[in-house]
Amino acid sequence: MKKNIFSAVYYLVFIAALSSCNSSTTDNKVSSTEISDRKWWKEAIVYQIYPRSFKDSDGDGVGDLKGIISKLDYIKSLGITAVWLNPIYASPNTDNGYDISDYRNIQQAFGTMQDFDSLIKGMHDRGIKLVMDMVLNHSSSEHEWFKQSRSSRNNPYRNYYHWWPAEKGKPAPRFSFFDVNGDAWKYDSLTNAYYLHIFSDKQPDLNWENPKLREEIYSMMQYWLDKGVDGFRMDAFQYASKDTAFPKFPEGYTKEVVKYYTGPHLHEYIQEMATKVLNKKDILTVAEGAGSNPDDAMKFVYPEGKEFSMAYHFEGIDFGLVPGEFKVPDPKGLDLAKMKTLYTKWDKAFETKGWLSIYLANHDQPRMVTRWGNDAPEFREVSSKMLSTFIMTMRGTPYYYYGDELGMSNIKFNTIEEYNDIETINHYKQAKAEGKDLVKFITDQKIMGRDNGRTPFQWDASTNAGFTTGMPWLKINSNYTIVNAAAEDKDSNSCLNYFRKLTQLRKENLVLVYGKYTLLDENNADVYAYTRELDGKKLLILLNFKNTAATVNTDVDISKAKILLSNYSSPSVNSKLQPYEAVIYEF
Ligand code: ISL
Repeated sequence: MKKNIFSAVYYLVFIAALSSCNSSTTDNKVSSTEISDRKWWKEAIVYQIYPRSFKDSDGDGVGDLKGIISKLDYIKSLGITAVWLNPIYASPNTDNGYDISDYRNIQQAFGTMQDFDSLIKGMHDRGIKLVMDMVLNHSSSEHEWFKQSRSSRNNPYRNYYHWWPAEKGKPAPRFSFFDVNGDAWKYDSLTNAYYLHIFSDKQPDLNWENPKLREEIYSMMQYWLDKGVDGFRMDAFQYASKDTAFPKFPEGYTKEVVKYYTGPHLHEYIQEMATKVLNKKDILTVAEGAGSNPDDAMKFVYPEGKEFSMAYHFEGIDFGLVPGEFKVPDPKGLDLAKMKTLYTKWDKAFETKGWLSIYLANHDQPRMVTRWGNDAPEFREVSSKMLSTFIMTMRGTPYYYYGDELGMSNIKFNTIEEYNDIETINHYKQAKAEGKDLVKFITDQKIMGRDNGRTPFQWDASTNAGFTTGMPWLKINSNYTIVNAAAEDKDSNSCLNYFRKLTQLRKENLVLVYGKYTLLDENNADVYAYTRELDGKKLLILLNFKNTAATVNTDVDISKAKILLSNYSSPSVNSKLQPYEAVIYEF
């Protein structure tokens, strides 16, 4: 019989348990008989740092490694256990570091290799692991390999990239994500040939079919492992292998671009990389965007395949966009029932093997609270905390984006001139050329544009939010006088301190990492309710995704439940949840 889950009396006991929320032990006290395959990277809490925007130490307006070093105690205080750093290698920054011109050097604006060595030491001294971004589908057109490759058809580096001799006619169309015309082939008159670039024309695709290239890459990866890095985030790697005959794809193939761009030898190359480099150390490797459905994603991570540690799928993050359009949010708003079905499908597929990541934001996305919660002043904090609760209580390794711990929200630029991002700028040019409604484009980008998630971190209420003494490379959100780390550190009810409680809770409760996930009240359009269970321990998580009160119904008996954490100081005492309320119960 369905019960009103709030019919029981419960106890607010979490405060004592969480009183030392600034500590960040990596060990937890729970022993388990059910977990057969414990891994540090499954238990990790990953904090993503966009280095351009974290902290500038030298006043040039761009964040840098010394800046990050100066904030390591803050990072440690969050209770996170690993950092994923977006690319810091030498780059002309066509795509903010995703166009690498030298894989073995640090970008000048970010500092030096000595700074890098100090950074990794500083992290390791604090028990924090470092995961580097590996951008291996393409390099920068400024990379020495490409300069050589381009120079003549006979150059030894020619086959490091994909060239199509123009005397054979125009190659079969390939779609480019960033090209203004959506064309991935660029004609180069120097050698009368086209080269392939599935991102911008300054990001030519590397030819993974060439064993020499692969060996160079493996040795470069080994170089970073020898420096002590603890893992790699594999950027767009699902596109690395190509059918070099470049056959014609069917009409409309772009709807399934991942399928058509997944080359025939991809998994062979990943396994080769794993044997030659990755498996020699106990590292975290995460396959960005790999696989557009659970079955395909599993191929990258199932243990027998010996490929990557975990998948980072896009279905969750792309949910709620108008299909076939460039980043247009569904005007009908969030369909929570469908979203729950989606997350539940992925969890089920990875229940007994493989491993997933859980995230709601990253540098390619807007701010979590604007997209998935509500950034209106009355709801920003409470909905941020609710979303953080979701990330930290689902199965899978949480990836938490810098600034979300403060509840940072979208900056919502009014003009294209304020944008820096190649994706927004090129799609704007495309929309203009196609005579599309540019006002609507800017309106949609206020919600979805990538620069919303790239504005500088808000450290305090001083000039430029304490990010830089110079001119910030990207505008700072004017709400920094209220939303900033210094103010939130002092406020026990802040998003920041709530996040610290969540990290501690996750580290103390292996059930949140490994426990079975069960969706409850699945058709409820307002509330996401689920249990996590391990070794007789059971947690119930209730999340109201709406800005109005909502009711939940489940069969769960909570007569002896206690509240571990809630985002309201007086949590609801009946079946009604307050707007954006989040509660974690223990049985
Ligand atoms: O950003 C996206 C949509 O807005 C994705 O399609 C993205 O292009 C894709 O996930 C690959 O992203 C990665 O490689 C890109 C880079 O621009 C992204 O920042 C990076 O995360 C090219 O290197």
